[in-house]
Amino acid sequence: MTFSEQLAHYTAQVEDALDALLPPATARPTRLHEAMRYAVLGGGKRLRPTLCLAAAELFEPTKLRRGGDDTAPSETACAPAPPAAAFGAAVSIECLHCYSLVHDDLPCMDDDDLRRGRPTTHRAFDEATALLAGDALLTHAFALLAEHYADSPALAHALTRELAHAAGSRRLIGGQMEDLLAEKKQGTENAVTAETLDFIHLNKTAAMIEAALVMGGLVGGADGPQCETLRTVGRHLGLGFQIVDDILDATADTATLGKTAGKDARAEKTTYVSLYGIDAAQARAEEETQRALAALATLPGDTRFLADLTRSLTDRKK
Ligand code: GRG
Repeated sequence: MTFSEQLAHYTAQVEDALDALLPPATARPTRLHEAMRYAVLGGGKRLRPTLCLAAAELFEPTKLRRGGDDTAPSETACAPAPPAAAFGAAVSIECLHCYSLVHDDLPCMDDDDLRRGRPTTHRAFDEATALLAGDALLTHAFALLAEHYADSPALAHALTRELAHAAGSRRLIGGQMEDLLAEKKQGTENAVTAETLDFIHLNKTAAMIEAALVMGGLVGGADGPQCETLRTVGRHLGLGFQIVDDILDATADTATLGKTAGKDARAEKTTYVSLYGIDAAQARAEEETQRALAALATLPGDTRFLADLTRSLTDRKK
């Protein structure tokens, strides 16, 4: 299987799991459940759940995954086969990510009309419904962990703690808060420093990417030091991902991105591009990618898919 085929295989499995593990649109109140499903299904790169599944696969013994037959024909041996247990964590983290996108797009935040090539949830429904759908996705993320891992309380606890910390006031929401506080400070005496910019994105973006990898590791049975290595991979991958996001916002068009391009400059936001320029930002993204790859190489199992995915994020077009 090529890298693209493997990626498509992971993405298809994530789509199926999301569809199965979200509340049905027919559940009352249907408008809320329709909005939750709208916000999650039908778009998105599924980066975080894919990282979670691939990380779990690094540690899960091959035998357990393939029904005890280690000498299975090569056709199945090459196909990504994440442990079934990892899907609860993978869907949970995507629900949380989608809630953050729905709220980030609201008029009181970024006030955006387009997400994943479609009207944002508050445009497709209305502001109050979008707010509630985001709230419900956040809650659903934790309900999924409680239900999916009910037979493994220690694992349920570790996953809940990991996700709650990544999504909490010191990380995802804290990063968003500092991002809001930093708006329109370019060229003023309170201009955002490189340290603040790193703080914002280590928390707003890298935290959830770290959590995706660590949660996968936890499900797969990674030990403490291995989880910390996964966190290091996520930290560098996440920063590199955000730097490329800033570059794409400045260089790509809205149709390609599926979200409004050029917003950072219009909002006078300090970004890696405004602070360093395109070439230096690209070099920093490459540096973060190399750091992620170096940490990844120290992990057990077949790390090739995760390494290819890490490299592909630096070269991505959307
Ligand atoms: C609680 C009111 C309230 C708001 C919270 C937490 C939050 C708002 C916003 C988080 C900010 C945010 C959207 C961070 C994510 C950064 C980022 C690069 C998102 C895009 O991720 P991709 O490119 O998106 O993986 P897809 O659509 O592919 O999943």
